[in-house]
Amino acid sequence: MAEQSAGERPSVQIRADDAAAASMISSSFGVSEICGRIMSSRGISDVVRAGEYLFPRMSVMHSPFHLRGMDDAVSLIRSRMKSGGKIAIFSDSDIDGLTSLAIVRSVFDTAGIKSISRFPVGEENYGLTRTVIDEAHKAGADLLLTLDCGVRDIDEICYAKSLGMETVVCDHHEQGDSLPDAVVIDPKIQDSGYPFRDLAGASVALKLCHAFLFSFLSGYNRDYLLIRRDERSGELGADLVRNGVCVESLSGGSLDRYSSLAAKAHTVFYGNVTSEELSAINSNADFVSFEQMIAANGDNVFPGMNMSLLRALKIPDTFPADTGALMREYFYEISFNRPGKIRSFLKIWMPFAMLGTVADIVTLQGENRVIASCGLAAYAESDHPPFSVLRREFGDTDVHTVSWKVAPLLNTPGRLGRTDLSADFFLGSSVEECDRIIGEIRKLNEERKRSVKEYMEHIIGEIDAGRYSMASNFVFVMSDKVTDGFTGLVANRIADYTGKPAIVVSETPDRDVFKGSGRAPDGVDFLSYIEPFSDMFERFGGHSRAFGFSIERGNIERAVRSIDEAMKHLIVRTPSLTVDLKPESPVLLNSFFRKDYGKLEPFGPGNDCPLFLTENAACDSFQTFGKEANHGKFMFSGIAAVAWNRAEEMRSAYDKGGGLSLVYRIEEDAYTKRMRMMIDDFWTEG
Ligand SMILES: [Mn+2]
Repeated sequence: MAEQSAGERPSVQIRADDAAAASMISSSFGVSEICGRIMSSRGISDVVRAGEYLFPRMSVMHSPFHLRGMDDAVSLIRSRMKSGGKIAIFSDSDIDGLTSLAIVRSVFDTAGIKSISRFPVGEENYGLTRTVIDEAHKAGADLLLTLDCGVRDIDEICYAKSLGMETVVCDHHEQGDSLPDAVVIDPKIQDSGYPFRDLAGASVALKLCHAFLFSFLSGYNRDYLLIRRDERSGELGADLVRNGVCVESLSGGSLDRYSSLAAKAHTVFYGNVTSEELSAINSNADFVSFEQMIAANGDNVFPGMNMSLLRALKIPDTFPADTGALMREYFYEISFNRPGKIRSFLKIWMPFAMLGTVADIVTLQGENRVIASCGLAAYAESDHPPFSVLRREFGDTDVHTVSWKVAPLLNTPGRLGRTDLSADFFLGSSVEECDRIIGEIRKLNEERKRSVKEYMEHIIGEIDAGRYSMASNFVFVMSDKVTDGFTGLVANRIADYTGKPAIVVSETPDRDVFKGSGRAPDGVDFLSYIEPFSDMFERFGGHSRAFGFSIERGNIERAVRSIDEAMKHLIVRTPSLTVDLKPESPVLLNSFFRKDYGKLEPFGPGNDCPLFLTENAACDSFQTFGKEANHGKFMFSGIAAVAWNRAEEMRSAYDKGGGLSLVYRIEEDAYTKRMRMMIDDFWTEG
């Protein structure tokens, strides 16, 4: 990438915050104004979403039965449980796929369901294949369950059907033009029924198991009516709820409409309704007041919320919440997540869904925030063998550690054709077993580092010598030295080294279809130059700056020429820094940092760690540190601002003597335990 020119003002954008929303958040939840402003600048501006954001809790997770097909999937699985039939599970080979497998396998084993598991191994292509289906068929399976894959495997699933197997697809990928002949559970398909699209595969698997377990409770397929008065409008409202999904709603209107809804219900729960109204709503259903329900289930359902406010559903005017939503959430929590078996299932398996979520780099907004946050909390406490071992190996339990340390290590075996090691690790049932496996994985990882180093030395030598000249507007490398699993990593390093977009293809002499990856520097939407030629590829998918594909040998040259031509007019957007707030002095962040900063976590895609801009600040002192005095530290009114490997630039900026401007994040200094600033960029004014 281009050399960073020291001291120049970068392009900085400041997110717009909403002052009214910020003060509502601050007064409703007792957080600082700065916390409210950061949340509002990220689009969290109503009280319900703010409450969910500040207190991520399982009770706000959506019912798995929103997913179209869930009922059918549950009854197919239950029928195999009853008949003693065998279920063949096929999962993708990455972390998301293998954590999905671990969740489902454990539930099947516990329920006594016979199953066999499979994932791509060795040199096998991604996705479901006829070989896999034949194996399942020979093993006597009559139900196929695909995890983290399957929604596009239409022909293969059709083949399974021809052998007499039914299929449940449990996936989170986009569908193609049509759907496979199967029960498909996938939040991304058209009319999926699900309120949140971006679940990871492991979370969809978790949903399937949650629904399966719920189907054994007495509340399954029963209708419950929730009636309450809305404090603000003064009107009655009601929801008929089945399996955590609202199937019918009423608001206002005459009492006999409520009677006819109540006639359908097994139980009626009510809050803030007069006794005259209750007696007018005639039904054979049981009637339970909301206060009774709370008394029976304890006070501690919503962490961080004021229970007295919920107790009678008499919401104070200052708290502009929707009573219906709160009542539904409360009901959902105690009926859906509270029952003992489900509670302990979620506690054990949320960390796997968290791993899948973080490793698959899905957004940490909405339900994924709950899964990441509750999953991390459960991971930190879990004595389940794989988690005990991971915690011991990596210490910290945060998103950063999971995405930069845990995920790359556990993805290594798959890249080397040893997916079985990661699968065995996730399925491991004793600490000794997991210990032994992680040791093997570490060894593989050392090998991997060595071979990547060798590839890179070789390839960089070739690039410097002017070989690989097939394309001129990006770097195209086809090499038999790079194996399938490493094309992405190598492309990434080449893009870094050359500052240009790069495509790396693994040349495998005995195959007709080669695999490859593309990577591009910041500001380049590389994928948009490839997409017009998608018909030349067998498969491809990914993001604007990182994608993978497979391509027939015979199409490669034509594809490279076409892409090269299209990239003649490459547009590179200047990367800009998006900051959350511009405090006049970093001192103003101190109390926010102590009190509220942690409430914004976990950070990751869709919920970045907050960035701040302070302009023209007076710097009190400067010093260097580190063995080679290569790191630097400015002091601003007693607060340290640190940058790595930029001591010289910092010195010359300081020596100019004027004000300094900085873009920075904040963190705790491990030694002083005080807030310090980590500099992203800095410059002098004027
Ligand atoms: Mn996935």
